[in-house]
Amino acid sequence: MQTEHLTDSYSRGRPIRSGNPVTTPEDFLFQTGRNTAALPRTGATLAPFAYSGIEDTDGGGSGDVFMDSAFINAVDPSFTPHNVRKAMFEYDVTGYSSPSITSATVSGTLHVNNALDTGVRTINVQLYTGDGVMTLGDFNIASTAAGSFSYHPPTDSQVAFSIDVTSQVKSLLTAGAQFVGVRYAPANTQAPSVFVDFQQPTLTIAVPEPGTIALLALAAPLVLRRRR
Ligand SMILES: [Ca+2]
Ligand SMILES: [Ca+2]
Repeated sequence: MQTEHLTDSYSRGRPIRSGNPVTTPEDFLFQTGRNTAALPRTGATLAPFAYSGIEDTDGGGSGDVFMDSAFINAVDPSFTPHNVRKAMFEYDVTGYSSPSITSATVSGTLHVNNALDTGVRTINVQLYTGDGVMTLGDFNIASTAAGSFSYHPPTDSQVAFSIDVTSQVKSLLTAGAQFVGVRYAPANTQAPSVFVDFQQPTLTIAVPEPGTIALLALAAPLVLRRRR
């Protein structure tokens, strides 16, 4: 499998940094000048094209400000303001189609940012139609649930996760999405966790290798012959 993780070329995988709400001219060129010549794409582990943490400062349910880092937390609803932060990442899936992929997996490691014991922290993973640009609307844009993971600081300082998102990604591709958005939302009251800039979650997409298909086609008649 080809790995596109954290490349800095202008083909794919150059993240728009967390906390930068406006795409720079370079990033805009990158987005409009994406290399779609070598399609359809082979299987790959994708780094996010764009990502950010967004905060709902007043607990009203909508995103208000971009965060310097991709934080996740939720203040107890009895406190005012009922501050909530989510982290979201968008992956460029141009060149993939629903029938062409065999699996899609979101993987990553979430780190504790404030080790206060607020109980088990559960984080929901939600998939949405991305556009390669982080906007405050990504905070509560319509999404599909794709599972969750948990950890319990201060005993745990981090949690690694891997979540099957094959059906969700296939649905997004069928609908014509060019970017897959993955949002991490706090499922309960919890102190802050963070996705660090040098270790962003990835989206791994598998497609049948052309060589494997050819080998299987060749192998089938041989097996039959041997049985005679
Ligand atoms: Ca708000
Ligand atoms: Ca977006």
